[in-house]
This record gives sequence, structure tokens and C-alpha cells, in this order.
Amino acid sequence: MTSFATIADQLATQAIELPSWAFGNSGTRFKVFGTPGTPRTPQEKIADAAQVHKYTGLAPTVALHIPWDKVDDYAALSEYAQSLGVRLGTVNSNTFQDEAYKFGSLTHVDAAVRRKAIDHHLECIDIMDQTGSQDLKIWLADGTNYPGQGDLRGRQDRLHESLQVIYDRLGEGQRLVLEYKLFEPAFYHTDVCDWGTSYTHCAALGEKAMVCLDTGHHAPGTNIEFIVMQLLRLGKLGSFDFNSRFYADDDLIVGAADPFQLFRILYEVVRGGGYGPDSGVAFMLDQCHNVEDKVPGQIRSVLNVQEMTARALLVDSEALFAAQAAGDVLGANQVFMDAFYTDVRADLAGFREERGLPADPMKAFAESGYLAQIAEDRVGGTQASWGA
Ligand code: PSV
Ligand code: MN
Repeated sequence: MTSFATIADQLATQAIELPSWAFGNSGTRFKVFGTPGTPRTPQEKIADAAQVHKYTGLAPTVALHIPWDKVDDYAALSEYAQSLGVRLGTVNSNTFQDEAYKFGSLTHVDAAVRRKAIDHHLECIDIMDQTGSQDLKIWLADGTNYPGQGDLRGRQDRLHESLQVIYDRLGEGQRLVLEYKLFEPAFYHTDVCDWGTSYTHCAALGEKAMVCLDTGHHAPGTNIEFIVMQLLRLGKLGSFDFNSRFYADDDLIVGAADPFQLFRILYEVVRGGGYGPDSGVAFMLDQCHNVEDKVPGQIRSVLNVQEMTARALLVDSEALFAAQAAGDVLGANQVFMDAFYTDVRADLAGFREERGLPADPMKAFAESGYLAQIAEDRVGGTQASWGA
């Protein structure tokens, strides 16, 4: 079995981007509960995100969502983030909350609506130029609810044309990551519903277009690690949106519902060359905290990713490949499971202390009094909210 000491350097390179919207209030269509101290501004979301990085060393960047995180001066926002020890990351577009998009955005039959949606993405790229962000992440709510409602083929053709205009505006070092999702808010068909559709569009666009895999966006029982393997094999896995789900797009804490699935996914990431700063695969969270506190919810999340990454790196690949080659079914499975069952928590505590971080980030954050402080300071104003 590989020892923890041999994987420490690799673990030290891990970076997981946080979504600004995780710090706002969120909930279900039944109720969005408020939490004292919830940010009212993009700056306050960034300040909360910086806490996660401060206690874990794992989350150096924060993703923005436009227009939720619109400000007048992005250079100043960027400087503010840096003053707190973090940077601005992916810019997420939003074409799902404007009346004009009732029947679609980049796929819409009306060229004027498509133009509006394209212009929004061009504005997002302008923002990326100012923040130095690398990725434009596109998730589309486009789809239909009833058979016959839309022309499935026409919508794909228009989607390609719209994406091409956006793609052509990308600058040096910038990428477009196209996220797929099985269903919701459309229920009969979704225009970018699966990895194959996203891949097809990205392949047609060119090398700056990559697939974003949100772990919550598949049918129950889908073998997500197989998709990870295939996209890495094709050189088209651009990023992850990590979260976990029990039923649909629950956006719960990554690793909470099925830690073994997270381990299997991360094993394929490592196996396929998708791990590390030079791999081109960005790790992000896409989560909401409906009933739990948000900052500790994000701390728990990045720690879960770190823990399963450590276990995935511990897989003795030499022994595994040998057992696979020898047709030793149970031997191969045992090598795999040995790594999964390894308790790395004490090693990770030591690893953190060696790097000047608290051994137990959850405890250290709880003892810091930050949540009580923001509850006292952030009085009045409008709390940020997913969907607000
Ligand atoms: C909607 O399902 C969604 O959660 C997508 O996964 C996006 O990544 C996110 O919203 C932000 O737009
Ligand atoms: Mn997502």
C-alpha cells in the first residue's frame, strides 16, 4: 500500500474553487430560510469564502455569478479578494431568470432573444478580462416541457451558432466550459442534457471549449466515474461542479451522500491525468446550504474532497494493474477497497499542522467566533439569495 508521506506533495497542490452563491441564502421552491450574517454584497460573499481558505488552505479562488455578483469596478473587487488572500475565479453566466428566456436563451427561435443571451455572455467575458478569470461557465436552463413544443433539431443548430459567437470572443488563456444537466427546469427535454451533447458542442467549437461535469446532474445509478474516464481520455474534461444528491439536483455537501462514489470519481481523475494544477481540470463546488451554516458547510465540503483525494492517491496502482492483468478479480477489488477504507484523518491533521493550518479546521473555525461576528455586523440590507 502507498504511504501517506509519498502523496503529501501531490495533496499540497490541491485547489477547490468555491461558488459565491453558496454563501447566500437558498432553499427549495417551498421556502428559503434566512440565516443571520448572510452576505448582502459580493464583497461579503468573498469575505466568507476567504474564511474557508484561511482554515483549510484548499480554496484559493471564488467563482462569480453574473448578474448576482455585478459590481461597478471588477479590478477593485479583484484587489479586495486578494487583500483577503483569495482570487476571483470562474465567471458563471445566467440566462435563466429573465422573462425573455421563457422559451429558451441561446436556443430561442427569436434571433433577438438569442442576441440578448449572447451579449450577456460577451459581457461575462469582458468581466473575465478585468478579473483575470480563466473560465466562462455556461449552464443553460433551455429545454421544453411537452412533446412537440419545440423543434429539437433546430434548437441544437441554433445552440451551436450562438455558442460559436461566444467562443470566438474568448481571449488568450480563456476557456468556455459547458455544463450539462439531465432535467430541470425543463422536464420533457433539455438542450444540453448529457455529457455526449456537451462534448459534441465543445468538439465542434474547438480546443478552448471543455465539458463541465456537475456530479448532481445525472440519472440515478449513472456510473459517473466512467464519464470522467471517457472525457479525460478525449481531452475534454474541463471542470467539476462537486456536490452530492440523494434524489435530483440537491446540491448537498459533496461526499455527504456517497463518499465511495466520490472516491471512485477521484480515482479516475488521478488515473486519467486529471489531477493537479497543470491537468487543465478545475475542481469547483456547486452547492447550496439550505439548513446548515454556510461557511462551515463549505469547509466540510473542501475537507471531504481532500480526504477522498488522499484515499484515491493511496491506491497502489502497480498492484492494481498487476491484479487486473492477471485476471485476479478479487485481488484487484481488494487493492481498490484497501485504499478506500484507509482512515487518513490523523495523517491529514498532521499534514495541515506542518503547513501552519489548524489540524481540525471545523473546530478552529467554530472557535473563531466569525459567525457570531457577522451576525452582529451584517444587520439591515438585503441578504443574498440563490434565485434572488
Ligand atoms: C443549476 O442546476 C445550477 O446548479 C447549475 O449546476 C449551475 O452550475 C449553477 O446552477 C449555477 O448557475
Ligand atoms: Mn453546476
